[in-house]
This record gives sequence, structure tokens and C-alpha cells, in this order.
Amino acid sequence: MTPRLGLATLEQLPAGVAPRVDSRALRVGIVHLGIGAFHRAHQAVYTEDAIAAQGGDWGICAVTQRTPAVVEQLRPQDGLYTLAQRDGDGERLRVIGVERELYWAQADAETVRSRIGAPTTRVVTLTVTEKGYHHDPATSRLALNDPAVAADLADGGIRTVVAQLARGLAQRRRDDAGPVTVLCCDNLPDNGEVLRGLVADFVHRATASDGLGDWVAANVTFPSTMVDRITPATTEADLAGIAAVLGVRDEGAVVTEPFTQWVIEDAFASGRPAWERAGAIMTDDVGPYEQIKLRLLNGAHSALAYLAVLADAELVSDAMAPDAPFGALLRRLMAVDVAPTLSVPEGFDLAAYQDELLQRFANPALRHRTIQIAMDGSQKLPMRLLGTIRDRRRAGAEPVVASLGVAAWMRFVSARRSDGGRALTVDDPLADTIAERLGGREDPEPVVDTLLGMSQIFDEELAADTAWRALLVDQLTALLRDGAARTARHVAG
Ligand code: CS2
Repeated sequence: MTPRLGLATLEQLPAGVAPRVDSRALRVGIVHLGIGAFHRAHQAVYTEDAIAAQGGDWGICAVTQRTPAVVEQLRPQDGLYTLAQRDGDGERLRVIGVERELYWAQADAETVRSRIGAPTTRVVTLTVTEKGYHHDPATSRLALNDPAVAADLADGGIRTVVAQLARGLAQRRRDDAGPVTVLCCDNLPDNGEVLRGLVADFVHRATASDGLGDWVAANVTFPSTMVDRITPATTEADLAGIAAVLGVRDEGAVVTEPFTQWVIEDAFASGRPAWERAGAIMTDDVGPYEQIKLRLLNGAHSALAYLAVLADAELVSDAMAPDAPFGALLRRLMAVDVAPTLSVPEGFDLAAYQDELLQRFANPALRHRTIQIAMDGSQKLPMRLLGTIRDRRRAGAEPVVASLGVAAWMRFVSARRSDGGRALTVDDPLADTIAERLGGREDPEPVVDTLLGMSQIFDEELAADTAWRALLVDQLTALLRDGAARTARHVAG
């Protein structure tokens, strides 16, 4: 029986793999909400390296949201897990030891509240995905008609992270525990300001009279960040491969690429780890970096994902194969549709960034499934493709490839099967609403009109753009007639 990874088996790990911090001695200074694979491949690693470089009580109290799965994986391992970095040159493993406490929000509500409210907690970080904020993607305001938000406002619950923050901050105020910083690490434009607004919306409605809103405004900072590291879902094959190398079984391992980037607005109310010693970029203005990443990387990812799942390309690296049309298509998306909409920081080489993105997508060692990226389109399209399209339309241009990405999403949610006839699951908070509205129709005109009519996704300006509507109808017609691969080849030119 292969022993399990944990503090007791650290000694038997191969040389150079062990954590860079003394987990037993490390004290908690950060509460993290949403301990999925991305957090463990990104912020946790930066934090461990910052502590190794400059010390500090920055251990992480980690809180999972929807299910207890990650807590059940990591608790028996004393919070330890393996980071597997992979590319064409092979795999490099290291064990991360910075996760010191583990809770499930729904079962440990009191503990989570007291941790956020503790004076030793100086930063609260979040990675809960776009949909985890229960906001309206078109307006970035709290979705008051969202059932979980409405329930939390009605019964004092903590189903949503916004409620968890509000309850924890209320505790902090009651206990006079001092200022704190809340750091959104999700792919939302202006994510710090968005989260500040969501917390203010919630606090205003939950506790209108008692001054908590004013306390938060005076004592809590919400800096923005840009986060980047491609981190596919871990598979059983990954866990077995890692166990074979380490000699111990790790149920919580994560797989990622060598590339990593974190740009952080340096506005912390009560100190922070020395993340810049771990390679993070501290800045006054994250905006340009965020827009570059969301529109180039995530925009290209989403456009590729819908075309690729329709074309039965299971992995991103498959879709990027030299004989596939998608590499050329993405190059055109980035250079022709997106680049003109970006403000580029001084010294930032945009052409090199685009080249590197295509190489990262083609990384053969990362089994990144296109259907994983295709999830939550209603939450992702507004900040990944629709911003680019709006800006190009305002400039009088026709953003052909970005629009094809939207048309492919429309085909994906209306057909729910690939060009090869394989059934496709639409995993999206609005999946039922979309299906209801479409009523099984697949014809281009009714599909385009029905979806453009969804104001949660498409704002009035785009919905009223008749020339753009006509382009979408043409592209959806081509996708039905010729399939995704041929249509992509034609558009790539
Ligand atoms: C991906 C992102 O699943 C997705 O939506 O586009 O997770 C992407 O891999 C990361 O943002 C990369 O930093």
C-alpha cells in the first residue's frame, strides 16, 4: 500500500521536492475562499516562495465552497499537496506546505466567520470563478434575484462568498480587529472594484442601518489583480503518475504549466507577503495588464473552446495541432480584433506575448480539456469577447474572429452536440434558462435573436447592432452547413 503524503512522510520524498516553508511552525495570516486547482497552482505557490524569501506569518486558512471534496483530500495530508509543472521538456514536482487550516464553508460557517474576523488575518483572497460572485456579468452588480443571494439576505446564511465576507467583516468590526484587505483573484475586469461594489450592495441590504457599510469603506481595501496560470483539472492518471515518482499517494495534486503571472495593485490595509520576491508585479494600475490577459488569453481560450468542442477536439493541444485551422485563427483574433482595443504598458512586448500564448496553448504535456474552458459561457463571454467586439464595432470595424467565437457558443448551447454527433453538456448557471428560451430551435435567425435578447449576457448596444446581428447569422449558418473546422479554416484565410 503506497503511503499517503503528509508531514509524517516528508522525509521519504525525493530530494528537492519538500516544501520551502516549515509547515508545522507556520502561523496563519491569510484566509482564502475557493481552494480549487488554480489557487493551489498560483497564489499558494507565490505565498510559499514569498515566505521562503522574506518570512512572515502568512500561512493560509483555506475554505472550500460548493463541496467538501478538497478539504477531504488535503486534511489527511496535513494540507500538503504536489504541484506538477509540465511542458515538452518533462515534469517538475514540488510539495507545497503553506495551506495550514482547511474548512468547508457550508459546514464550518462559524469558524470561517471568526477567521475572517481575527486580528491575525490581514488578507482575504478569493478564487471562486466568475459565477461564484453571483453578480450580473453585464452590469457587475449583485444579482438580487439570484436564489442564493436572496436566501442569504433573507436568513443570514453564508451560501455566497459575498455573505461570508459581510459576516466576517461584521465580526471584525464588533471585535475591533482592525483593517484588512480583500483580494479578488478571479478573471473579472476591474475585479477589486467589482468585489468592493458587491460587498457594499450586500452589506447595504443586509444591515442597512448599523453602519457596517461605513466601517468597510474606512477599513477594508479591495485591490485589483491580474492572475494567470493555465491549470487543467487533475485526473486519476495524473495522481497515479505522481505517486509513482514520489513514492507517496497525493489525492490533492495539481498539474500546471511553467508560465505564471500575477500583477497586483499595491493597496494593502494591513501588510502583505513579499509576493514580489516570488515574481509578482506590484503596480498602481493593474487595468492594462488585466485587459490584455482577459481579451488575449481568455478571449482566445473561449473562442477556441467552442469551435474545438464542435470539431470534436478534446484537448487544447489537439486543437492547436499544426494541421488544425485554429492556430492561424487565434493569431488573427489577437492581432486584428483584440490588439487595436488594448492600451499597452510601457515596455510590454505585445507581439511576443501573443506568440507565447500560442505556444502555451500548444503545450503537449498539459491535458487541458476544451469542454472545461467551455463551461460558464454566459459568465465569461462579456469580459472575454464582448468587450473587444463592442470596441471594434464602435471603431466601425467588423471583428470577424471574435464574433465567430460568439457564434460558436450559440451553436454549442443550441445544438448541444458536436459536428461528429457527440452529445455536449452545457455546464452554465444559465443553462436551463437558455434551453427554455431556445425551446429546441437550432435555426440561425431565431437562435441569434433569442440569445441576443438575454440582457444578462448582451447589453443593449450589441443587441441593437443590426450589422453585427447579420454577421452572427451568417457565421451560425456556416457552422451548421460546413461545421466548425471548415468554417474556421475559411475565416482564418
Ligand atoms: C480558462 C482559464 O477555463 C477557463 O476559462 O480560460 O481558466 C485560463 O486557463 C486561466 O485564466 C489562465 O490563467
